[in-house]
Parts: sequence; C-alpha cells; structure tokens
Amino acid sequence: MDVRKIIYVLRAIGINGIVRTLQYGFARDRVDNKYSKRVSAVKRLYPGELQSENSIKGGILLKYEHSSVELIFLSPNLIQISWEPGKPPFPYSIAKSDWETQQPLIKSDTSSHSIILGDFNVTIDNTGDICFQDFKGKILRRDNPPIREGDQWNLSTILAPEEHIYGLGERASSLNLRPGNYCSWNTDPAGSYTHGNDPLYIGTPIYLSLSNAGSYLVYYDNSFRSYFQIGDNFKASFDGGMLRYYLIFGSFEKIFEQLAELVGRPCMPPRWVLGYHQSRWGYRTEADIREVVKGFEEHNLLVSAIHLDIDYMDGFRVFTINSNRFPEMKKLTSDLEDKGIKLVASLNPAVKRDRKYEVFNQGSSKDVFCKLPNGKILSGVSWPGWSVFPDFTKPEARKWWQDQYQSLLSAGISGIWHDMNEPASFAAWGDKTFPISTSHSMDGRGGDHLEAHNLYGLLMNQAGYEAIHEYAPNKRPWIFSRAGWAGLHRYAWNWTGDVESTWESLKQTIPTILGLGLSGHAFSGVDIGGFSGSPGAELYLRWFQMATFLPLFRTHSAIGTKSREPWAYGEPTTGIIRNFLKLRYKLIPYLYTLAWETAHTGISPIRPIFVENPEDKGLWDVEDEFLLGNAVLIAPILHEKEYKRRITLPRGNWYSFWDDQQYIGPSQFELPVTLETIPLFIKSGSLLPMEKSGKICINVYPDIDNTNSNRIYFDDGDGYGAWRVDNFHFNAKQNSMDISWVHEGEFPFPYPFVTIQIHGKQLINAIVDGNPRRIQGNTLITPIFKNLNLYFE
Ligand code: MIG
Repeated sequence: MDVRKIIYVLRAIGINGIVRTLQYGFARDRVDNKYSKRVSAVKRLYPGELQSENSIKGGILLKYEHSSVELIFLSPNLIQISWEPGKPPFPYSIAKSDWETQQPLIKSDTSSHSIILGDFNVTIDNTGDICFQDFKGKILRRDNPPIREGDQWNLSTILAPEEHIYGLGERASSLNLRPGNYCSWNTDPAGSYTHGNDPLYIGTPIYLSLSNAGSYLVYYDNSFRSYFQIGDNFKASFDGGMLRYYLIFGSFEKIFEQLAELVGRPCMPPRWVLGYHQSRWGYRTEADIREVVKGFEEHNLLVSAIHLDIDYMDGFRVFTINSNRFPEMKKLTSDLEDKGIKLVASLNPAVKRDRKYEVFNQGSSKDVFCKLPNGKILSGVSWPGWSVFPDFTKPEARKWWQDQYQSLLSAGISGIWHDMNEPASFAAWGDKTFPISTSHSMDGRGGDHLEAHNLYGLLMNQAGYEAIHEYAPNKRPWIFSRAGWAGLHRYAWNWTGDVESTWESLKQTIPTILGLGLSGHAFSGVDIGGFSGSPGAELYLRWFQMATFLPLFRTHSAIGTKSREPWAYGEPTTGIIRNFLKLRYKLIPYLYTLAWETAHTGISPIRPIFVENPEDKGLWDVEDEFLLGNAVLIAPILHEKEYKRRITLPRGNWYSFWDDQQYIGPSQFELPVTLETIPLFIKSGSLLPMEKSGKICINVYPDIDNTNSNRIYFDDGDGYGAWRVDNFHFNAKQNSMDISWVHEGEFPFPYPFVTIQIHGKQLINAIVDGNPRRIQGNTLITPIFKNLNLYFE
C-alpha cells in the first residue's frame, strides 16, 4: 500500500476503523485456516479412456474414465458443453432454459464423434479434444482435453496466431486482452486503480474471439474464482464446479442476439437517466444539495440527477436517512422534481451490527445474514464499523432486503446506486472480502464463498430491481452497480469504480467500457475526472467531453478531492462544458433510441470500431476511438496539450460533425483539434435526430447511391405505456434522395413539425408528399410526411 492510499484510508475510516481492519484480517485468516479444505497433492487427471457414447436430447453424452461430457446444441448457433464431475451452476445468470430441442446429425467413427447442425460441426475425439468448425471446415475453436486437479478444472484452448480476445467483464487492460493474465474474483481495489490492476469489480467470464476464421463468443458459466492466462493458448482454470460453457457462433448481430436470449436483455431506462448526473462523496446535507442545484441554475448548466453518497445515512446505517442533515427528504426530492432533477441514493450491503438498529434486529431474527460453517453470523468491517451481510443467495434474504427499499422510495428517491457489493469488507491485508469458507444458501442447495462471491452483486441487484418494480410497477427501475456478473444488465447499469484521476485512466476508460459492452454489460459510465484525485482543468474537460457520449454521464469524486462541479474551473472550461451538456441533451432522442435497441438486442450502444468491418484487421486494436450506435464515431482527446490526433476510420464515408467535411474510409490521418471540441464523425447514410427547446431536427447525412434505414423511438419517458418507432428509409442517388417515413405504435408523434437539415450537399428543391415546399438554405420545416424527395445541386 502506498502512502497516498494510507492517508486516504485514514481519512475515510479513522484510526478505529484501521484497528478493525487489522482485527478483521486476523479473524478472516483464522476462519479460513480452520475450515478451508486441506488440499493434499492432487493428481492431474485427463478424461482418460472413452467408455461409452450415447445420444441425448440435442446432442451426445460421452463417458470417460475420469470425467464425462455433454455436448448439446441449444439452437443452431449456440452449443452448451458440460464436463463433470462438479456441481452444476445454479442458474442465476441464465435467463432461458427451455430451449426447443434441436436434432443434430450425429456421426461416429472409431476415433471421433461429430454432431452437426446448421452451419456448425462439433467433433470430439476419444481423448476429449473438441474441435468446432463451420460448414466450410474452417476451425473456429479447438479445446484440448480438460484436466481435472482436485476440485479444479483446467481448459486450454488453442488460439490462432492472429486471434484477438475481448471482454472478460471489466478489465483495466488493452482492448485486446492477449497476451495477459486475468482473474475473475470481484474485487474492490480500495479507492484507486489504473491500467494493469486486476481483478476489478465485475469479472464476467464472457469473451469475444476474432480471428481470420470469424468470430465467436464464449460464456464460462462457472462462478467459482477463475484464472485466465492468454498467450499462445487460452488457459482457463476454475476453482470448483462443473466445467460448463456456452459457445455462440455467427455474425456480431447473431452472437449478441443469442447472448441476450441466454443471459437476458438489459432493461429500458427511464429517459431522465440519459441526462447529466452530478455526484460527489462529500455532499453531506440538504443545504449542500440545494447549493449544488443553485450552482447549475446560476451557471446555466443542464443537470438531471444529483447523487447522495453514503453521508446521507445515519451513521452509515443502510436504509436510514440522517434526520439532522436531511430533515425533510421528501420535501427536498419534490422541490428538485419541480426543477426536473432526480435524487439517486447509494446503498451498501453491509448492515451495522447494532442492537438499537431496526434493520439489523429484523435481519437477525429473520436469519438472513451470511454465516460461518460453525453457524455463527459473519462479521466484517465496512463504513459503519462491524457489520453483517445479507446472504443474497438465500431467497428469504433477497425478499427481506427487497422490503427495505420502501423508506427511500417513499421519500422520493428516483434511482439507486449499489456500492461495495463485490462484496467488500475492509481488511488490513489479504483478500478484502468474506472468508472463503462462509456458507451460502445458493437457493437451498448450499455452497461456500468460493462459489457465491462473484454472484453476490448480481443477486443484490436482482433484489433491488424487484423492490423498485414492486414499489412502483408503472415505472422503470433504475439502478447502477459497482459489482456484478453475467446477467447484471437485466437489473442494473454499472460504472467503472474508483479510477485514478490521471490521463492514463482517462485513456483506459475506452477499452474498459468496450470490454464491458462485449461481455453483455451494455450500459456503463465512468467518474468524470477520475475518482481518487483532483484533475486539472484540461483533464477534467477532456474527460467530460468523452463521457458526453457514454450511457452514464456522471461526475463523481472521492471525499477530500477538490470540488469538481462543472463551474469549478472557471472559463474557458465552464463554457465548453456548457456546450457539451447542451449537445448531450440534444442527442437524447438518438440515445433513447439506442437504449431501446439495446433493450432488445443486448448490443451495447458503445462499440469498438471493428464492428463496422471485422475483416479489416487495421481496426482490431483501435482502442482510442469508439462508436455510439451505428451513426457516431468518437475520437476523444486522451493526452495533455494534444492539438492534433491520429484518426482511424472504418470503410465508408464519414462526415465531421462540426463542419460537415467529408472523409473516406478506410483511412488514417492526422486531424487538428482545439480545446473546444473533440473529433466526431457521422456515418453517411445515417440520420441523427436532435432535440432542442421542444423541437426536433432530423439531421440527414446523405450517402452516394445507397439505401439505408434509420429509426427513432419515442414513448412517455418512463413506464410501460404506448410507444412508437418512426422508420425512415433513405434512397440516395448522386444528386437526389428520397426519404419515406413509416411509423409503428400508438404513441403520438411528440412534435407538430420536424426540421430536416441536410449535411454535405446543397439542397435546391424539396417535394413533400408530391407538393413543392419552401426551403431555407439546407433546411426544410415540415409536418409529418410519407414521402420526401430532396434534390441537390
Ligand atoms: O470504500 O461511498 O466506488 O464511488 O464514493 C469507498 C463512498 C466506498 C466506493 C465507490 C465510490 C464512493 C465510495 N465508495
């Protein structure tokens, strides 16, 4: 631990807190020494000799001397492989289990057995080696026979020389994870991290492989602590359980569609979530909050939510509100609501051990807290001091926890922030979490912390989501969480935790968020300016500019850092930030449409640029740019005093957002930049809806000789009522363009007129539903139409 960290910890938890972290370290080690299984020298067991082969529903079952394996097609591009022995995973992460039975063709000869369905062929030989091929015989993946060592499974997958690996949840690594070593064991890096720290808060073992043979995705459905060594081979090892994994083959769309079916779809957020959020660990009182809001008003800056960090609680007792600091929470929330601002409150899983505290007493009598193997309740250390922790793997504990949200929700809190749910317990050394031997219910089947640890955050979010849904069934719950696992997106967004306030961490944000998206965690964000330090004006500004294009758009910082409201740095910073805030709010129709698409497809709105053309290897390592949906490419400024940067564009024609200058991809070039903007490109053939003062402007970026479809989604902004999708079909020629507009759904179009703004061409004539219409420069204002013919110079 470095000196800065010690000072941070001292400041945060005080000297008594530090003593407790020492005590907890000893207690944890004592428990683990007493109860952990002694592992004597274990044999490395290969599957051994093949003993039998049988066909089963959708696939085959092979029994070897030391293990057995089931290979099952769940759909024509989804294959489930399960090696035993080992406990099957409890299906917390899985959204669908009733797959229609597939009828693959089975072929066997003396040395191997193949199952063939649709485009894919899986062959396992008599040693347990599995080869996955497409119909042309191209090898997509090849697994060596897995090795069993005690309770552990080891699987080595052969990688092609050019193969790239992306995802594995949240990683402070390069976008391509190869080469590198990673661990999946959700971990709080305690106050600060940057490039190279591993593991972090969300270790989801899902990754995408990209090679000359194509792409595929794997989900290792095993929540035990696991390690991934990516070098010539991909070596995965799991500390327990059966070795179950899912492979999904096909195009990106197909892969993510299938993943969404398997682990569920993200939920549609309420519209306000897409605005700007202001947070700080250090807003302690109602007066602090009102002052921050006043600051936004006085500086004419837009804001949609203010966040309450742990200081709003009474002595850090979860589900309480400190009545001195927030005497009238309900009045505060309704005053802010009148200004269009929501309050979001943070919650930790730790429950203070305190006989005078209702939540603790109730939880104790309902027997919901995690226990040690000797039946005693586990005590750990968190903000309130000695604490106990709900066992979220126990259905009664989830239900009980769910019932606690009432008080916050009835006080008008609109969103919930789940922190410390790796789970974290402060410890002076070693693993800052529960003892491995902690017992968990695992929905009645029993298990230890080695298995339950990574699921803890996921299940806390499930309970929270259900609580909000039950409290207000006509609203869409919104939670964001620090920890999670596969399936987290069904309940919550996430953010990247306690990043350092450095240029390096700003740069790291892009690959981290792209990797999260490729692991199914579609909606993420980052603390603008970094969490742990005090960024200078330029770093804060560049961070702000980048985050304008991320789903969660929030400034947050640690206690003791310099104040960091958007006006804190004075001019020119505030003025530039004001413009980016305006831009973000203008883009909300586009962002909302993307959120709706993501809720259906599971594809994150934030994508690596290689998705534009996976065959272009020049894009495989680009990690300083990203796409927001199909239409917008963002190339943020990631270095100090950088006034030009290198741009990589995928194939196609791209318009610079700021001046409509056109660029043809694939290409690489230097672009001059100023402090006022960052490079933004709009793909030709797209439509960019922008809203301002209750009016909508549809920005049209014509392509040459091409047809495209674009859509915009609308609804009431919350709840589950009427909706509409407006489909715009473009048919572009050299000097003209036809746009047809068809809509689905019952929600009325929310604007009386639309402004059509043409980019990159000189408009000379416009015909709306057969009638010539007046144009002004490149602009046309019209009521809803069916057909629009545009003519260019
Ligand atoms: O141990 O609630 O990542 O955003 O401000 C620190 C205080 C606990 C960690 C979160 C951070 C939050 C802080 N929390």
